[in-house]
Amino acid sequence: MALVKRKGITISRQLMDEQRMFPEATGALTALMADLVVAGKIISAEVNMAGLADILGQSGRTNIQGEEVQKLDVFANKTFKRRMEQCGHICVMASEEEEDPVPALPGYEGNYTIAFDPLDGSSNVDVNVSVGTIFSIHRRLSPPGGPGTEADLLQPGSRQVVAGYIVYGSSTMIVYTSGSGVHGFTLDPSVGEFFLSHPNIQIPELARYYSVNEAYWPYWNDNIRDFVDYLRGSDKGHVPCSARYIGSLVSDFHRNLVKGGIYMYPRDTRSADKTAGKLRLLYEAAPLAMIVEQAGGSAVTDDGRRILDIVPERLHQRVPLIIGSKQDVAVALRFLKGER
Ligand code: AHM
Ligand code: MG
Repeated sequence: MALVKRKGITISRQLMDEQRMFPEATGALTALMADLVVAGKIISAEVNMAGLADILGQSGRTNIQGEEVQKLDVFANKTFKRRMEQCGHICVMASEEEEDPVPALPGYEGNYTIAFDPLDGSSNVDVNVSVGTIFSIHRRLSPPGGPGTEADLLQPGSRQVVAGYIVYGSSTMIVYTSGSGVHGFTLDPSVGEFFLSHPNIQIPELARYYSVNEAYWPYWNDNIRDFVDYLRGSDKGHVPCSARYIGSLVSDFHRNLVKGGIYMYPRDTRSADKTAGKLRLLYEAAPLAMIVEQAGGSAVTDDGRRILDIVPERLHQRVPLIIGSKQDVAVALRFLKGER
C-alpha cells in the first residue's frame, strides 16, 4: 500500500508509517533514524552558532555535551559517532574523519552499519556557506551479535537500506530515502521538529544548472571539456545551463535535485590515483546515488559505471562522480565515450 505523503507530518510519523508497510519490521531502523535525527539537530544548533564562536571566544561557551566549543568537523564527527555507537542498532561505522572502522559500544551492537561524512564541505564553514552531513545505512553481513567488521561496511550502494543527507543551510533539512521515494523535511527550530516539506522529490529530467570546479579544466581530458562546453551551449540544439558551484557537495547536490542539474567531479591528472576523482564512494557518492535514482535521476562514474553497482574495496575509496538529471547524465556518457 503506497502511503499518501502529507506535507507537515513529522519525520518520526513518516518513519513509523514506513515501518508499518513492512509487517516483519522490528522497528530497529526507525529507532536508529530517530537517534540520527537527534544528531542532526545537535549539529545544526552548533553550525548556527559557528559565526558567534569567535565573538564569544573559545572558552566562553560550552556545547550541549558540556564541552568547550571545538572545530565544527570534529564536533560533528563526535556527535554522530556518540549517537550511533550507543543507539543499539549499529554494529560498526565508517566516518570520513576516522581512518579505521569504528565499532559500536560493547553490548550495544545491532544489525546495521552506517557510513557518514559528518560535515561535508567544512572548508565553507568560516564563510557562512551551507554544509551538510551525508549518511548511508546497510544491513550487516556478519552474523548478529558482537562487533561488525570492515567487510560489513564494504557493500555496494545497491544494498543500502537508507541513504540521506542533512543540509545546514538557510534552513536545516533532512532528505532521505529508504527505497520508496525521496522525502525532504525542514527543521522548525522553534519547536525542534522536522516537518515534511518536500514529499516525493523528483529531479527534473533536464538540467538547469551544471556544477563542476572549472578551475580544473587544464587537468581534464578532452571528453569532459567537450561535455562542459556542451552544457555551456556549444550545441545550438541544447539550452545552455547556468553554472553553480558552491564547493559543498551536499548543497550543490540538493539544489540540483530540486531544480534540475548535473554535478561532476571527474578524475583529473592532479591525483595520485589517475582513475579516481576526489569524492569518497561509501559516504558521499553511494548515498547520493541512491537518492538521485529514487528521484528519477542517474549517477555514474566518468567511465560509465553505475555508482550503485560498485563494490567498495577500501573504506575511503575515491570515485569519479557524475550525478543528476537523467537526460544530461546520459548525454555526458555519450561525450565521455567519445561518441559526440
Ligand atoms: P570534504 O568532504 O573534505 O569537505 O571534501 C568534499 C568536498 C565536497 O563537498 C565538494 O563538492 C568538493 O569537496 C569541493 O572540492 P574542490 O574544492 O576540489 O572543488
Ligand atoms: Mg565530504
